[in-house]
Amino acid sequence: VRRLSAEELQTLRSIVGDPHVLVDADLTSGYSVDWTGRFQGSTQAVVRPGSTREVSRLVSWCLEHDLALVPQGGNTGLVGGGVPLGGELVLSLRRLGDVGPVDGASGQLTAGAGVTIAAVQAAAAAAGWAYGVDLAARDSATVGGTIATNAGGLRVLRYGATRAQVLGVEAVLGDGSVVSHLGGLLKDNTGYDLAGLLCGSEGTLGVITAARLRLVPPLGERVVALLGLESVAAMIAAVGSLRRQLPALEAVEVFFSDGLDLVCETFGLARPFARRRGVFLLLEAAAATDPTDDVAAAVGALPGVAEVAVATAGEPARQAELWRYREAHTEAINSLGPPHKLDVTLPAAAMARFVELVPRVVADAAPESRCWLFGHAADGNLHVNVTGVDPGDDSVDEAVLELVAALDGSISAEHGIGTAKKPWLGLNRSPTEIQAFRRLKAALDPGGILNPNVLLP
Ligand code: FAD
Ligand code: 2HG
Ligand code: ZN
Repeated sequence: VRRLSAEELQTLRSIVGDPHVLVDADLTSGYSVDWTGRFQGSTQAVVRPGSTREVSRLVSWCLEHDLALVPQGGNTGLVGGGVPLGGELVLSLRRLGDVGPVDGASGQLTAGAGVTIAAVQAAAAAAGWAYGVDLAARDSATVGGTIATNAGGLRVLRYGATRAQVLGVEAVLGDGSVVSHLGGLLKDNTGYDLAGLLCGSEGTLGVITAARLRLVPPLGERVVALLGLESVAAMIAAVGSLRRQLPALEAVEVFFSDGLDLVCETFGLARPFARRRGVFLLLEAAAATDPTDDVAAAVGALPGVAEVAVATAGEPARQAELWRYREAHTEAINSLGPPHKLDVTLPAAAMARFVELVPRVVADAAPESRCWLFGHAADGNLHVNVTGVDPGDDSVDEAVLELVAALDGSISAEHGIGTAKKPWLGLNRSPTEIQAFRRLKAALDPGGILNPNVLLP
């Protein structure tokens, strides 16, 4: 990595202002390690632009000086894609924090890349709307980061992932040029969908500076239910049945008894049920009118349900308690040390086989480890977390991802490829696809300066 001269640092300061170029290790360290602690890098400078124009000037300058940069939002990414593992400069977009007014006629708003998902949700709610994306990292994850990773989260079943909410973006490409398409027209077939292309591009094709987001009608009446099921087969059958019989269904999440035990022990929570074994489904239904009766009928029709806990629309605190059993998994697992995270999708037909095989595959690859499973059941998306493995030892990652590919699944459901899964992109993508990816990268980032160590093997 080339050292920045004092003159070059001065140029960066002249572009963004003195306080927004961080060079001291105690200031840059938080930007250099990922949320899990597994991926630790280092950087000579964190640069914090305050406008699209400043981003453009920075990218042009980096291209001229052959310096690579890593765009970073809330730094909640889970695949080591937003931290400077190759000594890159960090371009933190958090200062791009403007939220525009909600257009009540179209149900849309424009937000800067650094706006958090919680802030988008709050702005939407204040205007009588809602945002279709929700995830446990909502208070830190940003509009730019969620677009760059095409984040999924807890409501994909109903509203789709982030790509389905994005009507247009403004971004700075690798040559410093600004592309901006924020008009928000619902029907707009005028050529290539650059916004769609930037969704899931993980900072490799452009730096997103703002986005036009689609909002959804708020559904005020919510019911949350936690089901204890006898078997994985009963769980899979329940997901299909609930989707068919409960149009108000908004989330169907899965976890297992060992994960529930860990969450209860870590956070001192009361156990939801006396019985301790089994598979758990957390479901939420939302509608304009109280869906409690519909939930009761749909759940009552399911075979293999051993226990049920319900929190109705009038019990928001109890609803939050039930959600906590699922949402707190990530934090509880991190308290055991940096995990290996394998976020995967399985075809419904292969899910039971995967749940049966994956603990064995993990135990064979890393006998001292522990394997935790949870995820978004309605999306076929399981989060395989493995603790007790050295951060640099990839053998367990390889074994799990090969199993996923053998069962025709995806090695990344929603977190992206990042650096964590880069060696295995070829399990899901053909050489011609990867070649097409490289051509796109070369076209939009001709100097190869945007997140060069991410996504492409
Ligand atoms: P960062 O972590 O800062 O960056 C992520 C990637 O995007 C990097 O490659 C980075 O270079 C790139 N990037 C960031 N900003 C920009 C930009 N403006 N322009 C171009 N590229 C950019 N993810 C899910 O999908 N579903 C979940 O349910 C979910 N739950 C989570 C729960 C917890 C507790 C945590 C810690 C994480 C969770 N995540 C989840 C992962 C993470 O929150 C998402 O990947 C999120 O989209 C990252 O947003 P961020 O702003 O933190 O991005
Ligand atoms: C979730 O669904 C997130 O909670 C994080 O995607 C998953 O911690 C994980 O592996
Ligand atoms: Zn998830």
